[in-house]
Amino acid sequence: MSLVYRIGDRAHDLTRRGLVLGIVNVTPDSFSDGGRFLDPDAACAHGLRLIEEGADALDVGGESTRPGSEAVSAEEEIARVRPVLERLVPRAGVPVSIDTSKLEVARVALGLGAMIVNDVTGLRLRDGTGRPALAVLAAEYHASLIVMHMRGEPRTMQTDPRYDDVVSEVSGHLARAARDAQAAGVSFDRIAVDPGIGFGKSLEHSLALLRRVDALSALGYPVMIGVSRKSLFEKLLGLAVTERLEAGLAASILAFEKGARLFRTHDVAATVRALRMAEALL
Ligand code: HH2
Repeated sequence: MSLVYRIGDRAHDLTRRGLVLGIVNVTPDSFSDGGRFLDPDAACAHGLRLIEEGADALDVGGESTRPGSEAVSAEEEIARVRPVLERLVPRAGVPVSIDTSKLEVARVALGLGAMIVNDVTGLRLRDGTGRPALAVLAAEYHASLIVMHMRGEPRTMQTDPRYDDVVSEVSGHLARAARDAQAAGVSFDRIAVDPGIGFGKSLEHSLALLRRVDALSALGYPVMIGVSRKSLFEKLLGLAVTERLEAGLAASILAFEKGARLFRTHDVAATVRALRMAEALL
């Protein structure tokens, strides 16, 4: 069976190939690179460097969603991402994604040429008629979606998350969200799903989801995995944030073998090398 993810007017064949999204965090408080790219020129230069390293797309975010982080206003988020998108989109030559859960931020980003909306709340925000507002907006712009599963809110999501069966609950939730997005006008081949590693999940929950990526890819949408530098590597292996690259690559490549096709990472060059090797062996 073939698997396609459409971004802009391009259909990416993901049957045997993965895509790497390089992370551009324009935040003072992201857990691994907070404050490094708050200046728009620095953020733009960083994005261009990730493209040189082989990124297939960039994911620009103006709000940290690390456990315990406080939400920021739409105005503040727009003030952070707008100057970066203005510089980056015309020069990137690859699609740019906006990592946001806010309608106003997504609207500004799509207006500036972003082609993907990456919503860590899994389309929680509804419009007046109960439709997922970000999907309605994406349909209007012929944009693509990444629908991620998160239990609760970043501020509190890691306080004792509980599931009866994390794999079936997350996959059921993603299937419903993707169906709602299609009903709102987004075509099925513009939707990717993401289990949200570390978002309202204990270490055991995140490991269970990584072991069962096949159950998520069975939904028929491309599966994204974001493990880059995350705290599960500290909890499991005692690794500091600067020591998590190899463990992250191992997790990403095993996820690829189980069907994951989109990889959101800070470490683009290494991820691209590992992925090209895995593709050759698939
Ligand atoms: N993880 C983070 C942010 N956005 N989006 C998707 N689809 N999947 C993820 O796993 C994901 C995401 C958190 O990572 P990061 O951007 O490095 O940190 P912060 O939220 O502190 O900015």
